[in-house]
Amino acid sequence: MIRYDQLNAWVQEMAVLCEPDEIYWCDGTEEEYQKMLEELVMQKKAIPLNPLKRPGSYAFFSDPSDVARVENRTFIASKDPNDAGPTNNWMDPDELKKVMKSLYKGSMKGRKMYVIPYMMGPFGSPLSKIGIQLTDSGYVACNMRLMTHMGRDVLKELETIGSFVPGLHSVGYPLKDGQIDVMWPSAPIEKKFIAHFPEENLIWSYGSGYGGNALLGKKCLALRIATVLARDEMWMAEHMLILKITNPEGKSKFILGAFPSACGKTNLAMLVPTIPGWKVETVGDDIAWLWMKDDGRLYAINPEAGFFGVARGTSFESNSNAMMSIRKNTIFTNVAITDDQDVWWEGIDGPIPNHLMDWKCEDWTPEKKTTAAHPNCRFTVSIKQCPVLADEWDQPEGVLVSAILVGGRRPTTIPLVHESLSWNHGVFMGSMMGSEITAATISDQIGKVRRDPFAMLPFIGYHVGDYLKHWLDMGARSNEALLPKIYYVNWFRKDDGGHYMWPGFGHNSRVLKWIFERCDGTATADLTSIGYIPTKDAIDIRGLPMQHEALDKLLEVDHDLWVEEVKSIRAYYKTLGDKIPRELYDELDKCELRLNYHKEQEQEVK
Ligand code: O2Y
Ligand code: MN
Repeated sequence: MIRYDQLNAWVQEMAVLCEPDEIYWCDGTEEEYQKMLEELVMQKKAIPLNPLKRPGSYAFFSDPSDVARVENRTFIASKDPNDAGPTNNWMDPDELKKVMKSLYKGSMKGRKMYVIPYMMGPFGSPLSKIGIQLTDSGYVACNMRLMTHMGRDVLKELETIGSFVPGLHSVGYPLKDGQIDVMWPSAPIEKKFIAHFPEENLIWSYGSGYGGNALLGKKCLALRIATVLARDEMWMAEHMLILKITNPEGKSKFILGAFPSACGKTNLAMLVPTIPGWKVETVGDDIAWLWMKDDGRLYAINPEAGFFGVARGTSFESNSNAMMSIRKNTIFTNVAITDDQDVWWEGIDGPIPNHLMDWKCEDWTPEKKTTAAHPNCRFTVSIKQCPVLADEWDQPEGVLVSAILVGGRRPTTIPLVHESLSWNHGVFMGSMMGSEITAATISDQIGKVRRDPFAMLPFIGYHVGDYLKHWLDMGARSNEALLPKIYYVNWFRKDDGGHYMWPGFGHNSRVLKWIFERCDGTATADLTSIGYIPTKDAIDIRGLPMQHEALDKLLEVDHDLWVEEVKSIRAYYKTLGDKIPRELYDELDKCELRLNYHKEQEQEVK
C-alpha cells in the first residue's frame, strides 16, 4: 500500500530540484479546467475560438522547433544496453540522470508546478495504472485533463492500486525575475530529452511541450513503460485501435488494429460502413492493453480517455465522426485560424479561405508557398464527445478480442487482406509489417520497406527481439481455437499508373465484414502460400465503386514479389540481432518453402 507521504516526499524532492514558484495539485474538476484555460488566455498562450462556431474551444501555437515527437532524443535508459536493444537510443541511467538533473536544476523558476494525478484505463480494471505527472506547462495540464481520467478520484484509487508511475516534465525554459514569457516555452533540440528508466518505472521529459513528448500518460507510460510492465506481468501494451462492429442481426465483435502513424487508425476506429445494416463504434483510436483471462481468451481496454488526433486531412468526407467529436470543448494545436475565429487545415471541407492566420501566427493567403496549418497539427478532445462511442469503452473487464489487424502502406506485394494460419504465423505477419518509403519521407531509400513490427518500433521499452518473443509466449498460454486470428490488411495497393486500387474509408467495412464472418466460420477463403485469402465471392461488393477485375488483382498473391519479400524480411531480421525468436525464422522458412513449392507446381503445369 502506497503511503501518501511517499508521494508528497517525491513531489517535494522534485520541487526542490526544479524550484517552481508555486506547487498546484490538480483536482480534475471542470471548474479547474476552465480556470487553467482562462489563465493561459490571459498569458497570451492560447486564443479562445468563436463561441458560436467552436464553443469551449481554444487554439495553441507551438514554437516552430517543437512540433512533433523527437525520436532521436527519446531514450530507454536500462542498466544494460542490450535490454534496450538495437531499435532504441540508450544511455546509462546514472549518466542520463546526471545530465538531466543539471537541466532540471531551477528549470521551473518563475512557473507553477502542476501535480497531475491520472489514471490510464478504466477505474476498477485489473490492468489500469496510475501516473503522477509533474509539469510546468498549463497546456500539458489541460491536455492531460482531456486525455486521461485525471484528478482527485485518482488519488483515492491510489489507496487500492498502491503504486504509481512518476513522471517529471519541464518545458526547460525558466524565467528570471521580471522576464516576460514566450507563447510556447521549450528548449533547443540538443537539450530535449524524453527519458525512460524501465527498472524504476520512471519517466523524465525535458525541453518539449508537444504531444507525445510531454503528455506522459500516452506514449511514455501507456506504451514504453507499459511494455516493460506487460512483459514482466504477462500482458500486452500495444499501439492499436479498438473498434466494435455489429452486423445487421445485432451481433457484435471487437477488433484491434495495429497501424503505423499516418495509416488512418483514427479513421478506421470511427468508420462509417458503406454496407447496409452494419455499424462500427469506437473503443479507442491509438493504444490497447490486452490480457488473457482464465478462459484463455484475450481481452482489451483502452488506457486513454481522449483523442490526440491529426487534424490535417480530417473532414466530413474522410471522418465525419471525428469532425463531430471536435465541434466543441476541443484544444487545437498548430492549426490555422479563419477570420471569424474558427479552425482550418489543409484537407478540411469547403473552399480554401482567402485569408487565414497560419500556425506561425502570420497572415496567410493561398498564394503563400507554405501550408497554413502544420502537417502535424492536432486536436485534443475527450473521448466522450465521440458520437459513435461504444458503451463498453471504459468497462473495467475490457472487451473480448475477436481479431487483430496489422498493416501499413504497401503499394505492391501485400494483398488487400490475408488471414494468419496460426498465432505464430500472425506474430510473423506483425513482425514484418511496415510501409514503403515514399518521397514524403526524407530518405535515400525510396521504394524500400521501412519495417515497423506491430507499429511499435518507437514505443517498445525494451529489446525488440524480446518483445516479439513475448507475443509468442502470450499465445503459448492458450490454444489456437481461443486466440484471435491475425489479419494483414493493406488499403494502399496501387496500380501501374500509381493510383490507389481500393477506395478505402467506409468501404473498409467490406473487409471487416469478411473478417467478422471468418470469426463466425461463415465466410470462405482460399489457402495460399502466405495465408488465407477471401474467395472471389466472399467480399461484399454491392455498391462498391470499382471494377471486379481490380478486386481480383487486390486479392492476388504475386509469388515472384513474395520471394523477394521473404529475402527482405530475412535481411531485416538480421539487423535486429540474435534475439529474434527461432519460431519467427521457422515461419519465414515455411513461407519460403510454400512459395517455392507453388512455383514448382506452376512450372510443372507449364
Ligand atoms: O507528434 C506527436 O507528439 C504526437 S504522436 C501521436 C499522437 C497521437 C497518436 N499517435 C501518435 C504517434 O506518433 O503514434
Ligand atoms: Mn499513435
